[in-house]
Amino acid sequence: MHRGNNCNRQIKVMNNAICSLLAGSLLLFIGFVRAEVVEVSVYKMRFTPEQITINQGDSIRWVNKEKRQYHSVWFEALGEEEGDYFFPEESVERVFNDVGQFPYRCGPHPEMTGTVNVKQNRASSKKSANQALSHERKAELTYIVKQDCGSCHGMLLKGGLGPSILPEKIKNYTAEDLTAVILHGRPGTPMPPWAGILSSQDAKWISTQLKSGAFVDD
Ligand code: HEC
Ligand SMILES: [Cu+2]
Repeated sequence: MHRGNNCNRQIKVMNNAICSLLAGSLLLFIGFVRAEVVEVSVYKMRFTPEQITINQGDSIRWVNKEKRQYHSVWFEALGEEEGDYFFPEESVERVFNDVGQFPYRCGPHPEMTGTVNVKQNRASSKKSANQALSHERKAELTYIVKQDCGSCHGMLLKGGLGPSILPEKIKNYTAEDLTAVILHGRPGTPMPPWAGILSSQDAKWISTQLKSGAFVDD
C-alpha cells in the first residue's frame, strides 16, 4: 500500500531513477502520458498540502494519518454529496479529468479546506532534471517549505509534530539522504512522500538549503 516502502529500505544501493521505476507500479501509462497519483496527508485536522496543482488525468489520494479522527473529502461547491468517511490508515482517491480549480472541505470539520488545481499542460509541470531552477521555482519551494513543511516541522523548522530539521539536527544526513526522505516520505509515519509535487531536483535544492540553514537565516 505504501509507496516507497522498498525504496526507503534499498535507497542506499539503488539510485533514484531505479527507485522511481519501482514506485511506478502506481503509475498508469496512457500512451506517452503518465498519470500520477499524488498524495495529500490528512493529519492533525489539516489537508497537507492544502493547495495542490496536478495535471489533467492525475489522481489525488487523501491518506488519513490521524490516530483516531475520521474525515471526509467533500466537493461541496460542485454540488456533490459528501464523500464517505475514511478512518486512520484508510484513504480515498479521486481522478481529475477536467481542468479547473476545485475547492473541497471535510464534512464533519468545515474549517478543514483544500483546493485542487488541475492544469492542462503536463510538459511544464516538472522541470527536467538538468535544467537550473528558476528564481520563481525557488520562491515557490521556499514558500512550500515554510507553509507545508512548516505545518509539521514548525514555521522555524525547530520541530512541532515532526522533528526539528535545522542544520544541527540533520548534520549526519547527506543531501542525498534528505532528498530521498523528502521524495519518498517515511512510510508508517506522518511524513508524506513529496515525489508527486516535487521533482528530484526540487528536493535536492531543498535539502541543500536545509543543510545550510538558508530557510531560517532570512
Ligand atoms: C504531515 C506532517 C509532515 C509534513 C507536512 C512534512 N513532514 Fe517531514 N516529517 C514528519 C515526521 C512526523 C517526521 C519523522 C518521521 C520519523 O519518525 O522517522 C518527518 C521527517 C522528516 C525528515 C527526516 C528528519 C530526521 O531527523 O530523520 C526530513 C528531512 C523532513 N521530514 C523534511 C520535510 C520537508 C522538506 C517537508 C516539506 C516538503 C516535510 N518534511 C513535510 C512530518 C511531516
Ligand atoms: Cu475532518
